[in-house]
Amino acid sequence: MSHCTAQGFRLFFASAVVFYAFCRVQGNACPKRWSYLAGYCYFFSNDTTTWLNARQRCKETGGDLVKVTSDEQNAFIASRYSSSRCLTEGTWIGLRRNSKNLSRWVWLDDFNVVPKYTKWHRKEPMNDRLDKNCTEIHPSKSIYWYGRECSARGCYICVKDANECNNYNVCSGQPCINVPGSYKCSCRKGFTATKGQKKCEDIDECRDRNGGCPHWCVNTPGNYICHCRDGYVTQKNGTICRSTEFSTAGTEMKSREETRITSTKATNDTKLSTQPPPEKPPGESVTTDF
Ligand SMILES: [Ca+2]
Repeated sequence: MSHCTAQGFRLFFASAVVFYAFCRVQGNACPKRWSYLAGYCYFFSNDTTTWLNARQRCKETGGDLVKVTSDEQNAFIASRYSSSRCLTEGTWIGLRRNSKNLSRWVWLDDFNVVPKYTKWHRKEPMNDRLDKNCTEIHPSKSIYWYGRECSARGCYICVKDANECNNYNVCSGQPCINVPGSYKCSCRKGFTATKGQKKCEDIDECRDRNGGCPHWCVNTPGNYICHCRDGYVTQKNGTICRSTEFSTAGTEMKSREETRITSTKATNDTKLSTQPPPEKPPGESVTTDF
């Protein structure tokens, strides 16, 4: 295999892995036939019904008719109908005339909130047409919105929160908390959450005063291990390293040494922890990631 062929194969393989991982992550956050965008799942119907029935069907899935709050979202939902039979149908969104103030429009039941974002066609909404109290998009016409009789039949778009915690390894194996439009990682002891609480990263305890180890500190995922150099006995999980010469000596000598270590422990530990170990502990590799 030539160098270029091998490089090309590796590139293709890496791309396939990234693509597979992306699809797997995105796919698990939403049910089948739903599409993911920015923390939410979207369902684009192929059937038609009235605005009220459409909303009821959305609620039965745990969602509601879509609230459109940005150009990005509006373009997303319009583009999804490019190959659908609903391209030539009106498609319901969650905006309707406020029954308490007929010159106002509201998203679903937010009667006291004036919509900050709308994308009306330049002739819409026709507030003299009080028979047109619901809102549709019509992708084959434009990306703009139109008022329509609520009793007409249209396709519809449902939205509900994406459960990112269904994704594979989303918090690196740590507890995941699903929240509307997002998720948070609840990191176990020995791990810390990255910015936005979107991942858990191992804490390298060895970076802080050598983890309190007199000799070697070996970082592990979620923990660390103290090791003593050859010629020393590990005590108290490696927080004390005692010379084996004294541990095998007579009772009188051993007793003196333990007393000496105890009485001078702070001095010895400080002195040893500031010195790099002469060699790495046998059979161990220093881990900084997982
Ligand atoms: Ca969520």
